[in-house]
Amino acid sequence: MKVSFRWFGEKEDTVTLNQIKQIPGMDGIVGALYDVPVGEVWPLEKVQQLKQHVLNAGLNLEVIESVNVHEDIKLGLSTRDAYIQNYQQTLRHLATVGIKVVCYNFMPIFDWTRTDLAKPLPDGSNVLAFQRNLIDSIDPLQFAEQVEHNSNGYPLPGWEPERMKTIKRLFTLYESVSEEDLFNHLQYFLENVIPVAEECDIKLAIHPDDPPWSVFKLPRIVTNKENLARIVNLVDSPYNGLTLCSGSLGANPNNNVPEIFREFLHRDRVPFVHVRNIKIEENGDFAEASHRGQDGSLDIYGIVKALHDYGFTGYIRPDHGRMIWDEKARPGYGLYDRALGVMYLLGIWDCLVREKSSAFHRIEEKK
Ligand SMILES: [Mn+2]
Repeated sequence: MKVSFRWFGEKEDTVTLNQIKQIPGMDGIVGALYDVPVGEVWPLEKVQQLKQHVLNAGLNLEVIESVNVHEDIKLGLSTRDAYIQNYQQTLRHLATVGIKVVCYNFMPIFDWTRTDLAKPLPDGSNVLAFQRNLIDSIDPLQFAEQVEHNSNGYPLPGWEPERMKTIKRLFTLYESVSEEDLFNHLQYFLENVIPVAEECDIKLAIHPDDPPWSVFKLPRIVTNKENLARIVNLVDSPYNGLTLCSGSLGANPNNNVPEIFREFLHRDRVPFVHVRNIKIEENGDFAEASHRGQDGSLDIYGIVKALHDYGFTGYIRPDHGRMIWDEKARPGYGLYDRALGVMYLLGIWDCLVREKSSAFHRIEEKK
């Protein structure tokens, strides 16, 4: 597996490429262009500049997260074709610099949703957290404003201010969109984009909805094993893949995360993996946790074991981290705890590799 680290660019990230480079086992950056409005073509020159900049720091750039999907595509509006053409063109530009995976999501209006961007933990760190009753009682517009004010001054991915302005109109448009419609709109998108992805040798990897259930009565479909299976079958191609995200899927205790990993690793539909741990309360609230298995509710060992058992050669990144050691950074995306997360994942991975090779030697000796 190739270990990677999400980076928001020179101007938008407190973490530097040199710092990332010093994390043991680090292969490359998961990047994006953040100044191109959703739906427009990513200019070739800017894509080339980003690639060169990352290469100059001694890191690779083979994964993009995300090329966001324009709302008109998710809504199935007649204007979607122009945005789909732009998406295709962006893929072609990304292919010229050797991008291998493009992550995207299909969540209406909002990207990942949390009610607290800095919930204190007993150890003095703070984390992103989700409280169910708060989401149920708050007006979505008010909620969007709160997010903007509590993000340490960094626009959160998917929560960019210019998008927030159009929220009201979007809510009205989504009133008539069912989950079944959303599946159909995703199918239309994939049928048009996957052939280009195949030509470009870029695997598309849809990210699960976070949390994996409907918020603000909006339809959500990337939520569980059955729906993921339906999505990979919408277009039967290895280029129609998944970003398996442990923390997103795991927020629903009915999702058996290691089992979901095994299912889609087996089908060879997992080009990209996000790993983080979360602690789920009995009432369904959850808070993010350190990567260590004992600190949360997810079987992180079981997840890494699944990757190892299937000889995973794709890309993995620590997803979010706690804010520790007085770091000031974009919520969820500090340097320190994500670096600790990498070491935990690699620690498990290296043990599994070592164990396998010594088991092999034992068998050889017996012969
Ligand atoms: Mn994720």
